[in-house]
Amino acid sequence: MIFRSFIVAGLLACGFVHSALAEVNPPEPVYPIPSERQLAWHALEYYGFFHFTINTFTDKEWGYGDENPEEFNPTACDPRQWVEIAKEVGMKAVIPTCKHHDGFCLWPSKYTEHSVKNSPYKDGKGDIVGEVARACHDLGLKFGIYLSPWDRNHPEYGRPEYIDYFRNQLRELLTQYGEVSEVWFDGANGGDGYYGGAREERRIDRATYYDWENTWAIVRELAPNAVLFSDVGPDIRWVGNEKGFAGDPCWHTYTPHPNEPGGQAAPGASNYKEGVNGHVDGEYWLPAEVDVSIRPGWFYHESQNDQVRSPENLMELYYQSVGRGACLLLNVPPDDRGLIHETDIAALRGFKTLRDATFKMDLAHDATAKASNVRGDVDTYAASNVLDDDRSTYWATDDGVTSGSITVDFGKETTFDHVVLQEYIELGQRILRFSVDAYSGGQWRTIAEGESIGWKRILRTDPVTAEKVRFNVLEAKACPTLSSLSIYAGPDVK
Ligand code: FUL
Repeated sequence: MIFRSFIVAGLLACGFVHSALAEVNPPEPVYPIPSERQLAWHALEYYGFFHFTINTFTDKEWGYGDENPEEFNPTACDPRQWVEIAKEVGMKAVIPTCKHHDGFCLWPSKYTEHSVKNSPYKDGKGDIVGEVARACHDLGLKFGIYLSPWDRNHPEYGRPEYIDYFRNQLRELLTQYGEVSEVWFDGANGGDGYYGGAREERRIDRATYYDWENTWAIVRELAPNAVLFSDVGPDIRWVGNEKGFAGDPCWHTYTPHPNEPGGQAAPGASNYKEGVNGHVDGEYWLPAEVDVSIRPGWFYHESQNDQVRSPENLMELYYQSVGRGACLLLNVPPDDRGLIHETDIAALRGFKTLRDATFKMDLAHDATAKASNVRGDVDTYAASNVLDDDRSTYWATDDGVTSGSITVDFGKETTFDHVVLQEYIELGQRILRFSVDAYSGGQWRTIAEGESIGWKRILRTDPVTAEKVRFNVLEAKACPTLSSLSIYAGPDVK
């Protein structure tokens, strides 16, 4: 192989082979790199959470576990409506809370009586999880599951028997409802609860109790394409806050650390605040998911109907999550009728209108692009690859060239206020520092700077009118890649 490259290089130098025809190896990956399932997850960008359980009817956030299933009584429940709305507003997946901390199951699990089967809903014949899953599969959305590890209803919680129960439920959910794309394990676990009538405090060792390695293995076996979420991954990490923002920078790479010296990092026992930025030299590919609610609470409360986030606020969350390379998991809790509330629908639609208005037309699409260096001087890695609609083509430089630039020429003065960048992350997150310049009136000036790019970086600028834009890689771990550069004029730019 080395010998062949040597000959090709020699022929190139002598001008015997036209550069565009020569075969040049792609850059070596910079590890860690994403798995196939992680790559599919990155592409989702925006998806929905549905918090729904007896809490919806008792006006609580955390049920104690002693609730009567009779209280679960939605009068007009329509899980298909939830999924239809999600699809309409651009979400690519949804995750219902199949069982929250109170232990009530939205599906008729054969391992407990504490479920929909003993509720008035469809006279005990209902299965909310099944209805959501079916709607997802019909409408082409991915379907994920939230299964709370903590169970304040179960008599054996805190003892080994509960782990069998928990795993049996996981198996039910992974085998009865078709393809599952994400499994969400909450870090909140252990504490006081009903526990079959004991009404006591039960502390667990969060690092060992759930034997996570073997619990995760069930997901790998039954849903090999599903990503596993928790404070520590293993596929995607909690961003470390529930306020709706990733850090700047936000690295896809991360090393989960324990929350106390000498401890073991585990869901609910990690130094989760590090998740907001990640680690530039993190050991694992563990990108951030930003989970946040459209309302102050995770569950529906009538008293919060006037506190639903506005479209503008949701747009801010989008910039602070998707715009920093994370995915946005937006909770929209169905109300006590079992429907997404009108106010929430209006906010979601307004948010979609704002996104569409902003990212309607890529002003760089018909521009030309030139790079300071092109790998092997071949078209395969040319700068023009960043302007096409194909994310699998990318610009790359020669080995050892860890800085460089791409100049995009509009051919005329163009006004914009957004620049969107994407690395070719299949080869790792390589760029460490970059800037963007604009050329007008015969001069270049810097309009944006940053560190992390990864799957996606959305840069907002003041309105700029320029003939050319230059993207500069200032520092990279190895020769950089860029698969996409697009430029937009948001609604504020006339
Ligand atoms: C937290 C839970 O305690 C909240 O109730 C909610 O489910 C949120 C998404 O995760 O840890």
